[in-house]
Amino acid sequence: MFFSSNIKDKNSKARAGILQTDHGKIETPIFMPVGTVGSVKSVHQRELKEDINAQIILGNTYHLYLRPGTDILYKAGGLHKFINWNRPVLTDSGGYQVFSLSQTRKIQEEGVKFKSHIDGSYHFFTPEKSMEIQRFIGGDIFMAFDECTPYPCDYSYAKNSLTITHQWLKRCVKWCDENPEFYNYKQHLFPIVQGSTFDDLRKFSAEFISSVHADGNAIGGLSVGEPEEEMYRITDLVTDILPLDKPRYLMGVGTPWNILESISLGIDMMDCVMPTRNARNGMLFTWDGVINIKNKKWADDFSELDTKGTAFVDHDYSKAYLRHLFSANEFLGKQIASVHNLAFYLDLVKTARKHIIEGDFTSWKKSVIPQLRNRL
Ligand code: PRF
Repeated sequence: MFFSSNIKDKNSKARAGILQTDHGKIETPIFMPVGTVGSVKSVHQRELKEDINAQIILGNTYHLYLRPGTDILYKAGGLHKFINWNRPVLTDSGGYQVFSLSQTRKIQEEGVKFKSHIDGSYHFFTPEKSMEIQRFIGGDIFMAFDECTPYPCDYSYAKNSLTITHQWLKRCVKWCDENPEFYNYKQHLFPIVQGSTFDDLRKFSAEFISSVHADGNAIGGLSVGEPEEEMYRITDLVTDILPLDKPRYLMGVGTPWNILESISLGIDMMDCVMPTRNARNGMLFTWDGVINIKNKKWADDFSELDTKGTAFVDHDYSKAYLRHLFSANEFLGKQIASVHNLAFYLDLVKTARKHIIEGDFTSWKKSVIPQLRNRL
């Protein structure tokens, strides 16, 4: 079985489960580090495994198609082999990145025309093309081609966009049925619920997506600038509809407290650039709150980077040293901060899982969130 989840929290929709892929199992709820171009920025694959214990990482269709391209990926035998990562990989479909990165883009029913952010060349993505590229990349889980609506978004735009996203999904499913995997392991297609912040569109989308009976389902179009309460409200509404026996993936979320709230709303998988991107700007997430390591107050603080941290960097280096590395603009500063933040995110979801199993997730979450939000 691809997903099993038989441990449920009594006071929320949180659950603990296991995802079984051909590249190994994933314990859920899980956070997935983002490795856009086949690299989790500033972090070695060996660190990802041994220090961070990442169970699955993300790759992006848009980036990997532009560079190195599907020819090279196919010759390498797929992304796992190319980057020497033998654990699971999930690929995003390209739609979202086209919308956020391309210099110009034009959405038609057929697909999306866009201009590369690398060399300005023009390309056209269709649902079929996105599926084909994702077959070449060879992620264990791959995403349907969708449009992520911006926030705010007017009702008629959101409705029209949703119709296109649903039509694209049908084309993705058809293409995959007609074109089996290129490599000798299974790839699982996840469709994506859209519908902006409109309850009726979200309900309609969640019902449509459920009727596809995919191996797992995703929620997109959130964490795009809407208030946190809106994000939770829509997530709650959608997880009430999506089938309980399939994993639910909330795309692009979020802060440590967003992660815990999402888990309590029945989410099993999350990804976000925040731990790595913010690390590169000197922001560290810890159990005691958020640290801006560039702050002068850390200049002579020789205590361990994070006494509660699980990564070796937390105990090998001091706050003062990391602050110095950031002041001197040394690469090592970004590396240490990235390993720390990712290890923290993985520890956060592992601890959440433990509390779900022990039966006190909701009270634990309530007590820990104010600490996580602290500014140190
Ligand atoms: N769609 C896809 N990828 C995504 C999103 C989406 O809506 C989001 C939204 N937060 C992040 N990544 N395909």
